[in-house]
Amino acid sequence: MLRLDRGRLKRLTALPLVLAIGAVLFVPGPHGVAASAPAGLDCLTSGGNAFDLTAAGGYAAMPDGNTIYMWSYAASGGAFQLPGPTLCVDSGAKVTVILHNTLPEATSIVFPGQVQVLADGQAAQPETDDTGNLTSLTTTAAAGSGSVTYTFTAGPPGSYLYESGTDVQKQVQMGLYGALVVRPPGHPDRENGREDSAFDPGHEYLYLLGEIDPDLHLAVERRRAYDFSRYKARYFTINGRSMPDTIAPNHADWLPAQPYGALIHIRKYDPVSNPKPALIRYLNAGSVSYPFHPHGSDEQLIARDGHPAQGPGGQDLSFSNFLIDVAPGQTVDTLMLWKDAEHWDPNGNPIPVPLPSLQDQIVGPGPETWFAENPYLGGEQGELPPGVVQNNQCGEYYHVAHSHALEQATNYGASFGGMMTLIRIDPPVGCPA
Ligand SMILES: [Cu+2]
Repeated sequence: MLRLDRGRLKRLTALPLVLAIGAVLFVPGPHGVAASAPAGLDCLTSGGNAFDLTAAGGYAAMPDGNTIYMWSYAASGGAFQLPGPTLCVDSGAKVTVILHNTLPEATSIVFPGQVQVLADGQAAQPETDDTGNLTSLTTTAAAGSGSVTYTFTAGPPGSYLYESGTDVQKQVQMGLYGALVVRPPGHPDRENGREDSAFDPGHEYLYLLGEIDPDLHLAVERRRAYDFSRYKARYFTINGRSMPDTIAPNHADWLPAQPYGALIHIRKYDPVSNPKPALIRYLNAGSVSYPFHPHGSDEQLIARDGHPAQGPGGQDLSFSNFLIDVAPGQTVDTLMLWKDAEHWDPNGNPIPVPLPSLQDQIVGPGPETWFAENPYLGGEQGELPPGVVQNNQCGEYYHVAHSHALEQATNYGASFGGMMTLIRIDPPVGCPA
């Protein structure tokens, strides 16, 4: 009987993608910004934990050149952005979120995982139309210029969504969602109250997953009817971006409405110089499960939906996996240490790594160099194609991370794109943070 160990199976299932995508070398980005610029969690904080959000229409850019009309949130004094600002608060804090509505219909915000939410000082209430049909899960801000003030006490530490509670199927799909990060007081370097949830605060990342059916967005923009029985998502996003925009830095100037990148930086684990893992916060604002799948290293699942993975006595129930399945509405937090889990090389992953032979390197139309048959992209040793003086910044290499439902790893059906990003493995010294 044929038996495959999990690592072997993973290599086999991952192989076509390693060959095709894992092999892109990024020198400067298409607009001259190095791919190594910051992509870590970009928190919006407030001294009084008071946030002002404006629901508004705007446009998101897709990698194939399409532009999609979206609804999302702008922070007070800021521009429209997809997703909404990442709100960061401490557990136990009194949080105020004032929602201003500029949309042509009523909207609202629900805070799944937060309890006893007040709206304008009263218990937040579902709303119904004249015939008794439910129209909103919570108190709304009226169309045009309405506003509503939500208050609540931040619940247990963890990752949470905030999103529209009104005409949810349409409004959340239109982009009315964001992340709420609740931290353990006094421990910004822990995911939750547990000591073993400690991470490197310089390596904290957001994967807010979503999807877009452009037909719905066009119908809303043109105020036409839309038949949800024909719903079909064509774009799959991480933080409102699709590959390759996912690897662009935070606040890339060519993505003015999509400020959050998803390029993970990590350095090889070392018990002395680099003991703490990276933290990745997965949130699913879409309509189906996204089976997320990092190559090269498993991740340790430590929490779901704001609950630590622990038993009733506090015993550690976290586990290591290469599939991080995130269900609709769910959040999953993982820790990642880079430990050569797959043993690609019997001596450990060499950093920097040798280049493949010259015949396996193909110079792209831009400054990029492409090659196949090697998961490692780093290193300056060896022969470069004519005219190429540097393949990467500092001897780093890359693994791909993506949804393993492969139609979600496309841009309007074209592979490879969509819900996909890269994990950048830096050598111990010499790379920017
Ligand atoms: Cu894969």
